[in-house]
Amino acid sequence: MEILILTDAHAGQYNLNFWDIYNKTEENFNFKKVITLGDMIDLWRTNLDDCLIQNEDNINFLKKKCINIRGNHDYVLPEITKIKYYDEYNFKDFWFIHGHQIEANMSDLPFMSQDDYIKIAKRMCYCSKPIAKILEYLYGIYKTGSNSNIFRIQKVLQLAEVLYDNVVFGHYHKYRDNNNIKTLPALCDGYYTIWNTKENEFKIYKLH
Ligand SMILES: [Mn+2]
Repeated sequence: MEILILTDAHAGQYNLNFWDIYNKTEENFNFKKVITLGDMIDLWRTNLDDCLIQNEDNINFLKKKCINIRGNHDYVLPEITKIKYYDEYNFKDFWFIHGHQIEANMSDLPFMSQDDYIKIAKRMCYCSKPIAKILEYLYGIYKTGSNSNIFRIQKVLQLAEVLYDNVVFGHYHKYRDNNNIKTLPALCDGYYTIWNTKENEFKIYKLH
C-alpha cells in the first residue's frame, strides 16, 4: 500500500493548491490514504479570517482526503473548522507527530513547559499579522538562545531519538531517515513523501 504524506505546506504564507498537488502526485501513484503532519495552513503569518477565506479549497481538501495531525502554525484549526485533527497518529508501527513537541522538551528551554508552548502557539494563530510578526521575532530569539540553528536541529534530532521509537515528523523542513526516526521535508519547499507500507520505505519526491 502506498500512502501520500504531506507536511508543512504553510498555505496562506505561500500560495498553494492542495488539490492540484494531489492530482499531480496521483498520476504516478495509487494512494489509499493521505496523511498530513501539520502546519498545512499557516495561521501565524496571516490574518485568521483572511487566511480561512483564501484557503477554503485547501481546508476542504484536508477535510475530505486526509488524516490530519495539527502543527504549531495551525494549532487552532480543530476549534474553528470541522476538520478532525489528531495530536499524534499511529499506523502500522509508526507514530506520526508534527514535531513541535520535541522543541518543548529541549533542555535549553527550562522555563517553557509543553503547556506554555501550546499557549504561545494558540495566541500566534489568533492574533493579527503585525502583532504575530513581532511575537514570532521575539519567539525566534527566545527559541534559538545561544545555539545556532544547525546545532539546534542536530540537538532536536538527538532528542527525538531518545524520546521516540518509529516516529515520523515534519516541522523542521528537513529530511533525515535513520530507520526509527524520519523527518520529512516541507511541501512549501516542493517536497512530498510516499510511504510504501509493504516495503516500509519512505521516499522523497520533488514536485514539478
Ligand atoms: Mn511547525
